[in-house]
Amino acid sequence: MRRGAGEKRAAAYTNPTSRRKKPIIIGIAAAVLLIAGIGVALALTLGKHKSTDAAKDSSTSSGDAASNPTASGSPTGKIAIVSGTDGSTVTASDGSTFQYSNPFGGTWYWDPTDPYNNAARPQTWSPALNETFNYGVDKIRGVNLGGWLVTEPFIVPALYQTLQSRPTTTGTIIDEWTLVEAMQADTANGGISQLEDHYKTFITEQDFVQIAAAGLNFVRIPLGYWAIEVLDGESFLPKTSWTYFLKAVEWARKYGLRINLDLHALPGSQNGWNHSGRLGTYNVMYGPMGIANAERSLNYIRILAEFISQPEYRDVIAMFGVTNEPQGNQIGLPNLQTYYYAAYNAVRTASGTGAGNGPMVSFHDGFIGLDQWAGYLPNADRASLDSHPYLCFQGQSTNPINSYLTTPCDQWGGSFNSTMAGFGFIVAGEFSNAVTDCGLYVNGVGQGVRYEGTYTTGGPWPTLGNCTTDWLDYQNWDAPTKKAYITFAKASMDALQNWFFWTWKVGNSTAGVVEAPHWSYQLGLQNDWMPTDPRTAVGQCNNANPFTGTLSSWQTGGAGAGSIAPSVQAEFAWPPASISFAGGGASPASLLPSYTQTGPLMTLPTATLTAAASATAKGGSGWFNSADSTGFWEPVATCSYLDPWIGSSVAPPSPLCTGGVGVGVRRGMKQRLNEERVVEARVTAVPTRRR
Ligand SMILES: *[C@@H]1O[C@H](CO)[C@@H](O)[C@H](O)[C@H]1NC(C)=O
Ligand SMILES: *[C@@H]1O[C@H](CO)[C@@H](O)[C@H](O)[C@H]1NC(C)=O
Ligand SMILES: *[C@@H]1O[C@H](CO)[C@@H](O)[C@H](O)[C@H]1NC(C)=O
Ligand SMILES: *[C@@H]1O[C@H](CO)[C@@H](O)[C@H](O)[C@H]1NC(C)=O
Ligand SMILES: CC(=O)N[C@H]1CO[C@H](CO)[C@@H](O)[C@@H]1O
Repeated sequence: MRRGAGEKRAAAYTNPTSRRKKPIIIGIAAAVLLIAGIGVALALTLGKHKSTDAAKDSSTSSGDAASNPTASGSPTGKIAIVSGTDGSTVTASDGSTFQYSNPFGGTWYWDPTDPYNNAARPQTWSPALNETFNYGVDKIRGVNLGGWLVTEPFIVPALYQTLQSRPTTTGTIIDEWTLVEAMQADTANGGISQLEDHYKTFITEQDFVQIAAAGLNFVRIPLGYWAIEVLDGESFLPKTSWTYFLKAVEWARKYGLRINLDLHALPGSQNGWNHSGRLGTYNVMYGPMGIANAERSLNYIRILAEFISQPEYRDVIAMFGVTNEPQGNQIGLPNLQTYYYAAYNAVRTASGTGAGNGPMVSFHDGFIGLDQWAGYLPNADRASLDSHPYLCFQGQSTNPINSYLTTPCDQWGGSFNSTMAGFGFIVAGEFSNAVTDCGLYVNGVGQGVRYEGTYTTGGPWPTLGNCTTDWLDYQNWDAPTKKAYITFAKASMDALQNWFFWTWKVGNSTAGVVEAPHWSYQLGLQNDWMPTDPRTAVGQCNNANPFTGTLSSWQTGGAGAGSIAPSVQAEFAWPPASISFAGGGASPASLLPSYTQTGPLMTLPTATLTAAASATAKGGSGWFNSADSTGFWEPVATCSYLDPWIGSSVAPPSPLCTGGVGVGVRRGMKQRLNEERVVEARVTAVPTRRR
């Protein structure tokens, strides 16, 4: 039992692929536990009987064996409390205990001997994880866990400010790429381990408890491709964020929250923005490496889809946003749709034959009008559209928040509603309470602020006022202002119908203040400017006739799902004939570097199970569909490739391919960030070895 608890603790923050190191860590952790004589974790693993009686009774008997019938026969007289409701005592995954607080009848469920049990529900009115979520009928009310596994300067400003101030830092830290460079140089303070420290502390189990208690039922979790692997020269921490994503899955499962996995950052960047990992150019479906980077991205989409389609995971990770915010207008709608169709196929092949398996696929609109998506992929098996309506990045105004109370209804309600009929299911994957671009680093580091007339691009941007005094001084907002924000938030929620607020939490700046308050749901709850029960948003827009949930059967995985017409398949066949370059030109795909599907398959590791659990639960191989056996995209040995981040104005290699040995992007890799991890990624099981 002790060993089990020790393994569990060691697993919590150990890279699952660092096999050589693990036994030592487990040994140390077990020794620490033995010495400390911790009994709390022990109580968790004692009962093999994860009985439903325990579940029923635990809300009143939090841990008291005597009052629980399932305690009889237990050798120590203690029983494992595996479930509870408001007021019950929960043992957290770090071994500490706390009181579960949920005013909406939510039920937590966590049995270490049955770690894939999906009985938890976040509120009485949201389906438990082992029940069907009826898209279009059950509302998605969610938050993003922004700034966690993909950092952003405005969400975690202190992280950026602190590293910036270190003597080893050269240049300005503007994105995760430069943050990682600065951390690696900052060996005096732990080097790159500072990033893992952020993963450990910024979002914890308590956030999942609070999110359920806020009446929310989904979390959207941004993840960068570096959760899977990093190639030579790419300044990201490989694989570590995957470990924390698995923690998120455990906690979401425990508190009944569903996950929308959001692939937020692609190799080469799909939008060139700081939040794609690297600020600068975009190189996915655009520029000389546009096809190759898309193909590499399809590997990552596939590996994630194979993982989350496993029965252990599919009920928790219910949605998969395959690419966040691609530059649709530059890529062009037909080519974006071609790329999405390839991504859709990768996901649906991974989730197996027959309709209704695996995640709902989510396509970001690429900033192209929602009406233009009407009729895309009829008879797809559960495809949804993702749109991110923001008011704050356009023309600015000094008008106070109480002048915006119906703006979301007026601007978004109609288009979201009509998209439900014209395309199908649509979700707002992001929105916020901001009506101006005020807030530290909201536009990125050193970009200035439109509202203050200092924004460095576009314009002209007249100086309208002082952000600090006009908008950011939340500590001094009066009651009518707070009420106006609640009303504004409710109007957004009602207009959007299914939504994820961006974001759950904004960290302090080094001044000890949240300097972008309009972006934090949690801060709004703590300071009374967000609705404590999001159901109260229903009707805020006085939409007399909202969409009432008659999505076509194929959109929910029912009749017709998955039978996409041959003509549609041909229209979006991979690869596209040509893609765009900087300056508006197009280049035939045949003249651009591309990959070939002969690469070894990769899998992602599953969470390390406790000894108690591994006796009863398998955990999956990481690869759901053994019939999905086509090779991964990889370089052709005789062809040349450019740096994935090269930018769009560079000519493709010439000659593109020769009879001799070319320079594949994987060749000569130094694995500068973590040699062991990158190497291990290449030698994992092939799907035929799945149990
Ligand atoms: C969900 O899990 C709980 C506990 O295992 C079980 O009692 C319940 O019947 C399950 N519900 C469904 C729909 O399977
Ligand atoms: C805005 O007001 C604050 C508080 O009075 C002040 O510290 C800050 O310098 C002002 N900012 C600008 C750009 O004037
Ligand atoms: C942010 O700073 C405030 C006040 O300085 C402090 O109370 C709070 O705990 C800090 N929050 C975090 C997450 O560190
Ligand atoms: C919303 O869409 C439905 C059809 O799906 C339509 O009947 C209704 O009038 C629309 N409501 C608004 C406010 O646009
Ligand atoms: C220049 C740039 O990429 N700025 C973006 C940085 O990220 C914030 C959000 O974190 C965006 O609002 C900026 O547009």
